[in-house]
Amino acid sequence: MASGSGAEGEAVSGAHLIAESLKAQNIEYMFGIVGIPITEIAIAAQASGLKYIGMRNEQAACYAASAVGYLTGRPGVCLVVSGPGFLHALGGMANANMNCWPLIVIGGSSDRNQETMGAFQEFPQVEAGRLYNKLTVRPSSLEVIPAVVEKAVRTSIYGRPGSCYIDIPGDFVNLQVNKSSVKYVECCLPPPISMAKQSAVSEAASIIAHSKQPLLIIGKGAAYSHAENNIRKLVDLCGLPFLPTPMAKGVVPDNHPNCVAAARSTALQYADVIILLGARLNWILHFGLPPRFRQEVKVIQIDICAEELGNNVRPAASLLGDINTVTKQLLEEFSKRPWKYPSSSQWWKRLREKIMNNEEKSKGLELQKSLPMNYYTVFRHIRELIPRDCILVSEGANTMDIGRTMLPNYHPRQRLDAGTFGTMGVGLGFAIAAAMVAKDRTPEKRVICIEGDSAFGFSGMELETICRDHLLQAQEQSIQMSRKLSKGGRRPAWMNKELLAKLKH
Ligand SMILES: Cc1ncc(C[n+]2csc(CCOP(=O)(O)OP(=O)(O)O)c2C)c(N)n1
Repeated sequence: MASGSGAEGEAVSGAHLIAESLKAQNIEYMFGIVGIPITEIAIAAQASGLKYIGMRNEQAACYAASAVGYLTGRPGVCLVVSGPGFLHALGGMANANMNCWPLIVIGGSSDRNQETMGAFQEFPQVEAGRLYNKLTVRPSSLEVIPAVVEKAVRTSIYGRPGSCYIDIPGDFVNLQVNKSSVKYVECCLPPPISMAKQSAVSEAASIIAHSKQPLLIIGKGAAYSHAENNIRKLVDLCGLPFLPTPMAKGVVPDNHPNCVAAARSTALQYADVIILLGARLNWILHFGLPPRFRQEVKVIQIDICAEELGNNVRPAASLLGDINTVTKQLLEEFSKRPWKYPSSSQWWKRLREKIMNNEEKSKGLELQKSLPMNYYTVFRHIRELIPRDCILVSEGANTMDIGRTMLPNYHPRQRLDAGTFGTMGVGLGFAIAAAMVAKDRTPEKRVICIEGDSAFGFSGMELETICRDHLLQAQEQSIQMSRKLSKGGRRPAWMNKELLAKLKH
């Protein structure tokens, strides 16, 4: 025993302490690849009731764990072995941090008494972890494991969410301590909800009410904070044109009449007041700078992270707080001083014309019958086949960009893509996470993964994980369809003779 040795009472191993601590923090899902020294942690986690999914590469496992964090608000765990396993997970940690998604990575490391001796898979994991995580921590003893796990989970979801790394020396895993010496802690409290200063809310409302060409930009921070109902009310109450960033699609349905996604460039370039709801002025929004934006555009910035306020553009008003709560504050302000942007304005006319022009252009493309099919035609067929209420995972270059415009989202948190970090290879991990979460919470919801071939190649082996964990309902359907076809069954309307011949070939 490490401590408490010789004392009366029940002993507990490091592996069990980690598993119990995760369970105590309401963690449900763990993804990883087992090996020395963390196999016992995966076993203990399953014994404690966590769902463990063995993946084919730690990178995909880490992407999956981070998507669980975004979809549920509770981080998933990625469990990795020392050295190469840890290194493979770095991409997932960086991707989660860039997306501001909560994630916990637990990495086994070499035994403490072998450090610097050239131990098996030895690597300076704590030092390396610091660059990629909000918090990097190694418990100093078994007794503090519950407190360290609580701190990591709390840090991952408080303020701006992100990735946290817990380093577990290999010799901790099977070491035992007396339970009475362990510092057990309760589940961390839910993230505190912060509100913007009332004067900033009034100032913002006044700027909006004086705008001539307003634009609301909805970011995935709004999706994460479940602000959909209040944002929709704000859009309807104030008649604001809105534009979602890629993963914020569906916070307000894409078919809402105020959605100006099809006139994105015009909306960005000519808006005189922009309300930024949980979106960052990074490369995705061209930094908020000319020539993509007006030089004198007034930006009302609403963000949960104080350090984000003023990045690249000096805001006309800064509203620091939880996106859902601040949106509610704005709604209350506008109920006190009603204001609605006139739908007959020149700005709406210009936006609507642009939307019509752009939609006509893509209609022309999607109706083309050339072979091989162009992206637009492919997506038209896909659009006709997929359910309205499904989670869409999308990556690739053209596949993702054209898919974003062609496939509408009607519900929040149902689009997962390469994200802020532009990472190819996230798709299958995200799809596995989404399917696991859907299976438990909304079993009728399908997960559809649309991949460019290059993007697919990064983690294509995870198809085996998908089959092994019985997540591939679609596979069953396509097998049934090909059986029907081979028995002379009716081919679906979208599959013309040329395509069928090609597929058979
Ligand atoms: C991890 C990573 N490596 C490389 C890239 C660079 N990259 C951007 S798009 C792309 C390929 C996209 O091709 P594909 O998935 O086939 O989609 P398509 O263009 O055919 O739609 C690559 C490799 C990246 N974004 N991320």
